[in-house]
Amino acid sequence: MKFPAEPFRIKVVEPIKTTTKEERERLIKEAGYNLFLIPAESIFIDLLTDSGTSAMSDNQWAGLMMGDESYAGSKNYYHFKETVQHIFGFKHVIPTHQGRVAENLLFSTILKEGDVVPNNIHFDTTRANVEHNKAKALDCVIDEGLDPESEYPFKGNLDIKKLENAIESYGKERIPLIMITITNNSGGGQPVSMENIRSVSALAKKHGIPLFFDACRFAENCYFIKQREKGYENKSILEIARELFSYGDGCTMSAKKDGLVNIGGFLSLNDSKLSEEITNMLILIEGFSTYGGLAGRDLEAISRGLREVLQEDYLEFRINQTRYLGEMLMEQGIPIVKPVGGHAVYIDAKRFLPHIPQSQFPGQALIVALYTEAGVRAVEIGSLMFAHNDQESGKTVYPELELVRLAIPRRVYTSMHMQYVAESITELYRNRNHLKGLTIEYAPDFLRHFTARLKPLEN
Ligand code: P70
Repeated sequence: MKFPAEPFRIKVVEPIKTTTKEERERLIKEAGYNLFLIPAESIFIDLLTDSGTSAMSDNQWAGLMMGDESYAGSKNYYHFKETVQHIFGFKHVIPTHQGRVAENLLFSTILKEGDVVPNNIHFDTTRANVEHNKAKALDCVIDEGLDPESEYPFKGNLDIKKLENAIESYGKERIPLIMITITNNSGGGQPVSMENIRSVSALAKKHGIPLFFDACRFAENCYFIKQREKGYENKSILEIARELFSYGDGCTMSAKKDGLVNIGGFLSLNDSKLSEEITNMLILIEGFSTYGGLAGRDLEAISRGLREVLQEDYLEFRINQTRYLGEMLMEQGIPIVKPVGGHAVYIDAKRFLPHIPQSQFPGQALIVALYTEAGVRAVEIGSLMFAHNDQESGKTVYPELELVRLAIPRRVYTSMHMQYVAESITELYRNRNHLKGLTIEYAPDFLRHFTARLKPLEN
């Protein structure tokens, strides 16, 4: 494929440190074989997440100087609100300092014990926030979305039949909302089609159930719709986004992704009564309704970021850079989730390390080796993140997909950095038979992957 050239030039540089293999072996041991616990300074290429790691543009940095730090009614809030309404089209805009606070506010207000929330696939914090409110997080993605080999163009789609069955078996009274995650992060950064969103929306309306989007990567999803869905090839990303959100009742958003900022988020919705209730809660836990835990300058950076992310030359490069990394790996026969997603390349750890069972965390074993060998940090999206005890049977349930995600920060690394990553993984693939599984030494009750400590198994 064509080498994707960056549609920007570099004005400020941040040196990155190289470390020796011996140093990394010591650091990973000290960190309990958990990459979240390594000092970031000791990482050469950091693909842990695309969240909050974007490089801001000169226009966004200039916006920081325009910060109005008034406690109430800052001018940046009005700009922020106007921008969000312009793109997302919902009536109320509630700023939060990141996405999970929007989730927490929404779920703690509308969920009660025994409720069920269907989604294509809940991401970690979304699932945890649903479960923390004693509700059930139900994944309803289409079967293709669970098959790493399927080349279906919209593998993030919800399965309408699964959704209908859920409504029938649990009853609409127990389903306070349906969610759609765009793009579907846990399933490989795969997009959801407009057609599917329309069908889910019709079904939700028929039963009087509100539809919310987890909109973190909405612009990338809209770009895929433009590329892959008939009838959208000549529409702008803004037009596509507006149509997409018109089918829902609200959204939660982590602006740390497609907001192109390092911190921020929001909740946006049409229901005035719900908005009022959530705003009162916001004031209690996060901050006044015109700043929600953010500085005025942060709100300005988000407003500018949300407009920039809609630019097509940016999105074209973004999606191509991710695809470029994926294709370099595929050329070497390395098993990845196909087609390549928007914000990340996902390695299928089950097939990369078939000799390590899920109970020994093959995904984690792979990221530990990748860091030790090459100083590259990736994240496990598999059994360490998602295995849980089934409440009824008491047995451990392992996730269907055992993935390692190479998430690409926006506008941060060059395509040459991607080559380095691909070469490092290729080297590891050649020596994969030597890799060993891990066992847990400590783990908290929820969101354990962030703080768990592990140790390598000897045989
Ligand atoms: C990621 C981060 C955050 C996220 C998300 C979706 C679809 C909500 C949120 C919460 C989280 C993460 C994972 C591994 C390593 C580092 C960070 N996703 N919905 O990288 O948003 O973080 O702002 O509270 O993907 O995918 P927020």
